[in-house]
Amino acid sequence: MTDDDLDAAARAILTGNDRGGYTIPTAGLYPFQWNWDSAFAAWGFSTFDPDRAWTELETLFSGQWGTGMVPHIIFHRDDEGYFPGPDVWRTGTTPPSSGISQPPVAAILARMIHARAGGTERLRALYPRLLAWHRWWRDWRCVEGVACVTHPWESGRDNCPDWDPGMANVDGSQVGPYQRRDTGHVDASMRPGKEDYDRYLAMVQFGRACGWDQATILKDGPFLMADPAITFILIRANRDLAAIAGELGEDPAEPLAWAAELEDGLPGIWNDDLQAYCARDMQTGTFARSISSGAALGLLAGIENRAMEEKLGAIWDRVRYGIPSNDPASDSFDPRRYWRGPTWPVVNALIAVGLNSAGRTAEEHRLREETAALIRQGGFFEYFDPIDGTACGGDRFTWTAAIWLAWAS
Ligand code: 9WN
Repeated sequence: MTDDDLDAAARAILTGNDRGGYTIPTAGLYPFQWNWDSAFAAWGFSTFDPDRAWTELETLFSGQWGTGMVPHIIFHRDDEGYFPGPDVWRTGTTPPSSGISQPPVAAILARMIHARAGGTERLRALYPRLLAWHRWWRDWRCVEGVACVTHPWESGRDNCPDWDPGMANVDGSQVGPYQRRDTGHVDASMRPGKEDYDRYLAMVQFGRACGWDQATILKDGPFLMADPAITFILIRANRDLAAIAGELGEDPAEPLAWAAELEDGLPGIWNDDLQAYCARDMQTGTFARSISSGAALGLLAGIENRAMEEKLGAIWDRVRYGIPSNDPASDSFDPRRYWRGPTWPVVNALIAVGLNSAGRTAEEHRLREETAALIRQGGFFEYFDPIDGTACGGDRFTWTAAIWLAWAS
């Protein structure tokens, strides 16, 4: 296939996964609207259908809670193909949704969509919603100055070793019987294990039992970990939101202050032993034991740190394709098991956005070429083995198609 053929195929994936105002990540495995997937879908649409790009974001924010939270899944229509569905989450919202959020990339992508394709009035209408969501992150997820997650699914990097310390303290033994659906769609050896799922469900059951009361979840919930990726994403997203505010004639003071607070909190996730920013269990103080691509997202936020960069450079050099989700030198590295080693085009794209902003064109070029090679060889899969390039997970994947169109091609 030529790159022109791939462009056409990528557009066909986006339009094929369009369910009318929102895009599913991939048919079968993920049949609903996912939060950060949708923001990337919008970026992809902006290359050929700007109106549809803004609609994607508008539909996402139609699921925003009164608290400002934008849920990680919006269940616009029933589908038996995914577990856990709305009957398990029981959030009582309209439209039905999950009870946790996902990485707040929407402001970053909305700014780039606006720069590429215009749509000032659509952006103006979204602005207060973006601001309310960022405020929710500040009020309900920032602890000791850094952004935390209350569930690994909230991080978007489900079974990453980042979450091992917190997961160890979650009791999954009492969740009762349930039927997973994911392992019927893709290779089970590449998915999170049963013990992971038991714990994921225990966290959902806790949230449901307290009516998704955030104060209770933060104080007494089974899991609370600082997430370097979301901390860095939120620093960048708040700065981008401030820039959007400037363009719209709004006051940028709040998002700028939130970005500065997060930057001040960064020493709290600096792991001296690893010489890197790391996930940290806020209940026990324990750091994760290996360096993940969450740390590499410091580049998205423009956080410069020489020791950290040396580590990241070495990690990148240990693989052939892109930034791996976990350090190959770590004993927890598994090149095909979801977030325990594979490279994710979508994370590479975010890192590249930061490299581009910093004028680091040689590294951005390398990252783009390595990511594009994976797609040219393997197609629009969900993620890839970073050593031999094997395509993994779901096929015809929306965000992989989107980043091909908006960045990698
Ligand atoms: C749980 C949809 C989502 C992505 C996440 C990815 C995976 C879900 C799952 O799929 O998570 O939210 O069931 O594994 O980890 O980043 O948004 O593509």
